[in-house]
Amino acid sequence: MSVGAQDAAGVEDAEKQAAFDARIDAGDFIEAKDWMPEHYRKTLVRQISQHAHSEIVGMLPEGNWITRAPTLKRKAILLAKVQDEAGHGLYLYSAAETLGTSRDQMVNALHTGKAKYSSIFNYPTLTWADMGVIGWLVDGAAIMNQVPLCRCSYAPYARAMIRVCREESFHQRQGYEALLVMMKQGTAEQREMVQDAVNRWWWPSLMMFGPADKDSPNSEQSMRWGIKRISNDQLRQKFVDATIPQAEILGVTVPDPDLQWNEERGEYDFGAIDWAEFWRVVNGDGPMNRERLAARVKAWDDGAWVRDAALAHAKKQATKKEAA
Ligand code: BYC
Repeated sequence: MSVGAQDAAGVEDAEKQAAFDARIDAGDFIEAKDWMPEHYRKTLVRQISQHAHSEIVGMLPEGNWITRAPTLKRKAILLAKVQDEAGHGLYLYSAAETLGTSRDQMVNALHTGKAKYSSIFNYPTLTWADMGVIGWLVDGAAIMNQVPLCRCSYAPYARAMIRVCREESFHQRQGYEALLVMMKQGTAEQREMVQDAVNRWWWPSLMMFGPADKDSPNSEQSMRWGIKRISNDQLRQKFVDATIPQAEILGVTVPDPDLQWNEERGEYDFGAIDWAEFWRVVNGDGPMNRERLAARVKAWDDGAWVRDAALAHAKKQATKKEAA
């Protein structure tokens, strides 16, 4: 490219950037075909693909209990929930594909450990009470984080999130209801099982919101672009404030001796999160990281014949159409 042409391209890019910034500042939504800065595109691919991976890996801890659900009703609910999660993964992979990445690239990044997925799914599900607590706390935290994403500046992601959030609220309610039954109509042993599950899942649920704002490398830029609307710490606080009154109704406590209502601020103070544990789990060394990844790689390999057959069928149909 000549120097003149380079200058012209530079001016054009600056104009596009200014127009993009003005749209973001005005609260406009960006569509897939609109011009966008490369860093915005990359940030979205990172977040949306990691979100999709979380939904797919998130099927594993609960899938583990489908065959052991205590009643037909609970089994039907759990099956529906896990299927919803597969659906969420698919909407989200599709939303990420609109940004120019492919499903194969995203799956490969997950399987080679390059892409992250939510830390929460690297903990084991030890008892049936874990199913209720995952619904109540994990889906509860997910909704708190995901409702603001329905207003994300990237429209295909925002649209996917509207449907995801509707389904997540059913997930949260079914978990809370299952726990209410165990706590109010169950035996002492069942109540202990619920309390034990709350003790194990409370802190990992608070970690789902990501590092503290001061240690979050992506937050500032993502907030400026309207990808994230509410910060990690603010969402975590909102989650604690909404959840403690629900714990009181259930009759369980959370494992935090420092938790107390702060009259002045009108919110709960809570204890320090173990960030060393968070980073250990995020970086691959949690209790179930290896098993989760191995299960996904196996499922992908076992499904190769299905993908091959679907592709062969599609090719055959296309040839038939061409010939007609
Ligand atoms: N686990 O700068 P930060 C579900 C990473 S699915 C693992 O604050 P960002 C459900 C982060 O990716 C739940 N990694 O990042 C499904 C970044 O690393 P990279 C999933 C985490 O993106 C089935 C680094 O730490 N929800 O609910 O601005 C059944 C620095 O963090 C975590 C979503 O994905 C974590 N907890 O903010 C039931 C929602 N936290 O990428 C339930 C969409 C942070 O720079 N995602 N990291 O290498 C988001 O809202 C944001 O991506 C996050 C993190 C708030 C998670």
